[in-house]
Amino acid sequence: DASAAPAQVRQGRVSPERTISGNAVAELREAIVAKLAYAIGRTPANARERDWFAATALALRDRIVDACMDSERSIPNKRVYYLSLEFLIGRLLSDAMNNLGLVETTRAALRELGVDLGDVEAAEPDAALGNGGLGRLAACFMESMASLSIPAIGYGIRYDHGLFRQSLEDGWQKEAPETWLAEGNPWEFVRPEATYSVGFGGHVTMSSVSEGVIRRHWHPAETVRAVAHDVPVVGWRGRHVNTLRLWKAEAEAPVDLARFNGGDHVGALAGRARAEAISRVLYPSDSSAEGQELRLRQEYFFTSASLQDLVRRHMAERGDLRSLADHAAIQLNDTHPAIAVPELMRLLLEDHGLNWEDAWHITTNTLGYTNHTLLPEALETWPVELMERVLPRHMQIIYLINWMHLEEQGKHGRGNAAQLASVSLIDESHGKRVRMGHLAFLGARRVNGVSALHTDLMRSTVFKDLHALDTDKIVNKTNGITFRRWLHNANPELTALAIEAVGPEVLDTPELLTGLADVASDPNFQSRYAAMRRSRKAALANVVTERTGIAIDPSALFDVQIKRIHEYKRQLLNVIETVALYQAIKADPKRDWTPRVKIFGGKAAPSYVQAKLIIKLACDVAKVVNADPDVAGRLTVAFLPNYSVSLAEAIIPAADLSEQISTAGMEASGTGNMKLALNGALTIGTLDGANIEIRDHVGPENIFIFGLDAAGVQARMAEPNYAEAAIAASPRLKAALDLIESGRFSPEEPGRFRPIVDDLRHNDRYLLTVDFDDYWRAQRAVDAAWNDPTAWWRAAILNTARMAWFSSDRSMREYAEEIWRVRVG
Ligand code: T68
Repeated sequence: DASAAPAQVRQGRVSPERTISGNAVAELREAIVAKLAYAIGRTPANARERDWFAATALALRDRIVDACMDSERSIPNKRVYYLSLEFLIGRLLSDAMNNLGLVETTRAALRELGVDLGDVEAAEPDAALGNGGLGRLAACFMESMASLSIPAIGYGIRYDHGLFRQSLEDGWQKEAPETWLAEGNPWEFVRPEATYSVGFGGHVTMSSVSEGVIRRHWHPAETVRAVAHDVPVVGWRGRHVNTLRLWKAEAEAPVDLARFNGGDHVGALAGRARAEAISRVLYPSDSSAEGQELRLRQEYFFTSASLQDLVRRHMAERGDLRSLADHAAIQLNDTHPAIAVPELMRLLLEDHGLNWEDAWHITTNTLGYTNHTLLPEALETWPVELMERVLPRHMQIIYLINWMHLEEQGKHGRGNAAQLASVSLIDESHGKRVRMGHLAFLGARRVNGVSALHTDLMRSTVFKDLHALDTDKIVNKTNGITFRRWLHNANPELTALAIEAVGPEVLDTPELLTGLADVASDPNFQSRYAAMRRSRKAALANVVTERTGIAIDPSALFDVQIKRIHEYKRQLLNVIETVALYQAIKADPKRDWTPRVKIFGGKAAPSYVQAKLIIKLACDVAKVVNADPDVAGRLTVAFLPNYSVSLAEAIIPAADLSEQISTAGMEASGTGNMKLALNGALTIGTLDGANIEIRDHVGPENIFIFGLDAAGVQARMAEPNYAEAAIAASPRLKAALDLIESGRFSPEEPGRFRPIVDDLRHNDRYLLTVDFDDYWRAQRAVDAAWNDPTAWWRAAILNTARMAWFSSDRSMREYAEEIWRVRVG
């Protein structure tokens, strides 16, 4: 499988696990052989790596189930329900082994069977049920909640096809369907008893229950079944297990028999295809709202099934929905599940007979909403006409919520038209549309941003007027990452070094990493830290060569930019700096240039034309630069295809420099920035998102900051012709743009990159031209720093030490205390 991640990176890993018992090895070996025979139907002699993976996963799943039963035996006082349209979990085997303390036991068991654990791990397909940061954050949070023993259920969709597979054909991105379920999923349990009906369309009727009390009833035209598929999430040391419950869409009837018998064999299956389409494919767009009906159906499908499930559980455990807010905290991951606001109201009003006031009180004390972006094109709004057709009852409830909300404004003397228009749930500026962010805001008790800067900007921009109504509602919860995956599993060598330096307790208490600061200047520790990096770089170099044919030198500085391709993330700034550096080296080939390898990775949304052209430019620049003997050994460029969670695990420990160069004010937080800094890459970055807090923790002398800050960006954007002025003031930038425009990198099609250069000259929404010179300066400061290894490795070690705060355990403790009001542990 070309999408599977690098076996050679996983082979020969060392684990910090100390002792393994021969008994445990023999038991696990027997369990694996039994699974191979009785669950998969293979013998060791004819088993493929994929079969060994499935057998190993099934054997380990048994151990998780034991822990699971313990977690389930008692009813917790309060549960967290994390609703997310995306969970970018990647592979689970390494997580499960590590958290169960069975890495070395499994390795030994497989070795006795003549099988290499690294090969088995590499045979697991990534569960890519997400696009990028938002989905990966949900996966990190699930792992941390299990590790902190916070009772939680994650709810999402079991997509048949996760994020598309990317290939590069002559530098052009091509998409192919991803097929992670092709051979089944050994981690999941199907739960047919947890099946719910989800309605769509139809009409609403009224009935009068008693004098003055009118009840409304929704009669959907169509219903789809949501069938639960549970993936256990085992926490650190196997102490607690939570569930990730993913819904699969099924038709009420598998086939329309009457039509079939009438001879319409294809039409007989149409209803089924329409129902199953809901959980068929993940939408591949990460930073823009998808306006299609199928997307709305996905959102309502999983939200309704999840709420029905948690309401049923609450009724079984407590018998009265009035106490829901005391025992359930529902977190909405962005606005994708925002339809939960009217859906929970509907369930309380219609299925359980509560009055409006009580239902609203329960709803607004149970829900929380996390915002992940302020970019206007990414804020979800739905046309009223579409909502009325697909979810007529919900639209009525939204109108009523809005009416009461606007009435309230009048009472407080905030009734002028502009104020009302800005806080209304309905945007009337270009047709009538429902603002899902506003809906989630009103329906939630707490609304949070994902970094300090982003939260400030929420208060001062998109939610300014809503914030003024309740200044306690918006709170900050800076993102985090799980160290179990992004340090212990991805970088066992660094983990072993940390254990030696600060003790094995660091595995349980990420904060102890700060102790590494004491050895940051120790020459012996530095050289071992550098050796760790060198071995990760050698492994990555093999992967790069295998996948791109490009040879890279592990002793060069590895400069890494890995993330979704988007104009605001400014991969183009990095490519243009590459071109300028190429020109500078060619102009002065005798200088002792710092050898650099620029590594790019990331997918573009299939419909995002400009982003795909940026990928093509990076590949075309790579082709010219890598073939030019004048720069050989000084500058190499590689674009790694099909960036994924498992590829990230191979790249991150091998990075020397982390590119976090978004236009200030546009990246809500970033989490790749945290993974790279934790592994000791130095950051070159703007004062954006969590970069600011990373600087505050690692210290300004251990990070390369450049460019305008968010206020500076706002001010400069208001100036006329800022791009033209910036290009005129920078001969270096002008020369690089001219070279690209000349067709030097696309001789077979000289005008290919004109749209990119034209856009920079006349538009440049992302202020790339304005930040270019300072970016160049910061890059040359990086060159100089690399030439002082003692200082470099000290800074790298201090990065690892001082990133301790960015553990998602810390994030989850903060959510638990201030948003969910649930006990930890
Ligand atoms: C990311 N958002 C933010 N969105 O861009 C990033 N969007 O700064 C932040 O660190 C991360 O969320 C976690 O908070 C996304 O990843 C999406 O993927 C997305 C998907 C569908 C629609 C809109």
